[in-house]
Amino acid sequence: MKRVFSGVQPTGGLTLGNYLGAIKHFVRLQEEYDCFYCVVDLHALTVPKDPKELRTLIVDTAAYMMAAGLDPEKVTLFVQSDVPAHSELSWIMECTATFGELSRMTQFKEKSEGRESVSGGLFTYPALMAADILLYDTDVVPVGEDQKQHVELARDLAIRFNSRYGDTFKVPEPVIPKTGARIKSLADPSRKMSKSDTDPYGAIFLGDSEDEIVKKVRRAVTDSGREIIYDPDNKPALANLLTIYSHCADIPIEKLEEMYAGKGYADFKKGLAEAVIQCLKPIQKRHREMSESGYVKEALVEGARKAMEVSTPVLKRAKERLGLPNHMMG
Ligand code: AQP
Repeated sequence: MKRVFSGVQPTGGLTLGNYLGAIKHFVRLQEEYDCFYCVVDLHALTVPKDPKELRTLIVDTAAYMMAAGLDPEKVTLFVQSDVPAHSELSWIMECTATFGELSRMTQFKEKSEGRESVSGGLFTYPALMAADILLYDTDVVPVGEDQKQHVELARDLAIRFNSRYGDTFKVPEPVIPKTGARIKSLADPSRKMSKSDTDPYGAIFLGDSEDEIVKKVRRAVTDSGREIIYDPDNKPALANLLTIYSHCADIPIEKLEEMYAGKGYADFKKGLAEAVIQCLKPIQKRHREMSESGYVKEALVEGARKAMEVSTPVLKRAKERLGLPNHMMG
């Protein structure tokens, strides 16, 4: 079985974008691949966080991933900071990457723009991400378009390390799901839907109540004209809403256009809100059951154990190649 690695940051409640763009796809992959899915809490430290809130978000992110269909019997689901090899290989990757390479990362440019103070971690974040991926001899990394540049850097670092020190790391491939890859903010379709969006009407969260969903969909921006048609260039807001509807209800966009021909935005938004509510209902129910049972923490302990089993020999191999002693690694 080929191996998959992907991570989700516990930087806020998971959004419909995280679900439709990534987690739904992760669930499909668990049937065909040996999957390692990680709650990347060290990545969340690049911007200061309230420790109490972070602690809750880490477990809650894992709980939603499981509630959305990831089965810990089939996948290795774990928390990054439970496996110290990530931090250790990250330093090695920082020493393999160049300052120029890290400076070219568009996400760093976007996330640091306008901030008074930027942590060193925000700059070296892609080196940690490379370590995450390379530690598991990963074949495939399913990510959104925005993360492709980071996976390409991980490939370059693996190739560079292998050519300097001998064959050590498997060179991974990024895979971007063809559909549903990018869900936009309901308040501004030029931005992606994000956990940390400060606009209270920009994102639908997996934990939103029915009332909140109805309210957010009702307030979602639309384009001029009354027709319900998919035209991302001229009607980007509506195209985003159609994409969400289509993915939540599993109805092709052309069929939705037919269903709403001659009807206005009010009817369309009513249908859309209902589709989102029905899509999230079973996830919310499983999330409640799981959170009450204590099963999530048990699964994370077992996940970390399996992750360590696979990552320790890879880290050991890298340290040996570098001439580091490995005295404590057996
Ligand atoms: N709007 C989106 N549409 C489709 N996919 C998305 N992803 C994120 N937002 C969308 C994908 O979800 C996975 C997990 O994301 P992440 O937590 O690692 O980081 P992110 O991409 O930075 O997600 P957010 O929600 O935008 O978080 P913040 O606000 O903290 O930056 C990834 O595979 C991502 O592509």
